[in-house]
Amino acid sequence: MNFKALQKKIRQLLKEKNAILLAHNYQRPEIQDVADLTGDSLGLSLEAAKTEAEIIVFCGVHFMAETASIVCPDKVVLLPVISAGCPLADMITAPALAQKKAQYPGVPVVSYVNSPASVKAESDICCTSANAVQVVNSLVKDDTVLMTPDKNLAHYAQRHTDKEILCWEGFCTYHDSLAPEQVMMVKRDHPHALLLAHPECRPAVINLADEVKSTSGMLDYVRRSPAKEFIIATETGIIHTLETQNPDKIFIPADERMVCTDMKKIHLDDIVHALVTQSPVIKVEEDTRVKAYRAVERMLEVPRD
Ligand code: CIZ
Repeated sequence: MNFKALQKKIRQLLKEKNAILLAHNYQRPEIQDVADLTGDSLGLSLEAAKTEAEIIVFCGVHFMAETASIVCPDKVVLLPVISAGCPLADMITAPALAQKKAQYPGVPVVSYVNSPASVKAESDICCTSANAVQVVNSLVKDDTVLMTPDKNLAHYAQRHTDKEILCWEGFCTYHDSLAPEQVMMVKRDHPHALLLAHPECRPAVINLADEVKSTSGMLDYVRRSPAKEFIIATETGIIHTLETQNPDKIFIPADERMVCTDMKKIHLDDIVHALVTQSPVIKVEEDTRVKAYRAVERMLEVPRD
């Protein structure tokens, strides 16, 4: 079947099963185009919670489907390809975090949403790439915090706080491999373009950026900006959404090799299969879910700038 036929079949099945299709900003264009909602991992789960849908098909990676299960415990959450994981999230485990906490008693743990549910459950508060600085600064009684698992996000937050940030040594393989020399080359070729970088990029890349934004932050910034040309330093999947929403603007990937293979594991026929078989199901065990939800909820209470 071609894309159009598969998309039609997916829409029919979604209706029949009272299901909603969520696609992360890094998913394949044909998946973003058929989805009910596109966005970042937490935003998608929060929006899905507001709907009447009984089933969530989450086109993203494992921790994102877990987040949907944490936020929407009464819905069935499907991840169409079970092996779609996140190397960054896999760089931390709950037992390893427990060991680290024992070394720093009383130091609060801020965990990026890109982490397993079991790690969120061991954390005091979660953060996203959009609110990491606000979350760290909201811990007014603490001079030191431990941020997991992304060291680059922690380094970025460190620029905007007086607190001491201890960081976990994790990183996103795609963002971390973006070299400043590559970015400078693209900037030379596009001297009028603004560089938007994701905070998972290395500090040397962040130093070159005009703006540092999460995926939802980039989409919002570009929509409001009078600028016409942008260099995008994040996974290239977001360029589809940027181009769809801003047909009069030009987007240049900072590096065409920033393609997350896990994010690209899901194809349209996997979604059909997931809806027909109602599998694979991602369900966070209740005790872990309640603790992880507390960390997410605490983050949602932090006022936005
Ligand atoms: O949390 C997300 O969705 C990710 C992976 C990045 C972002 O900036 O939205």
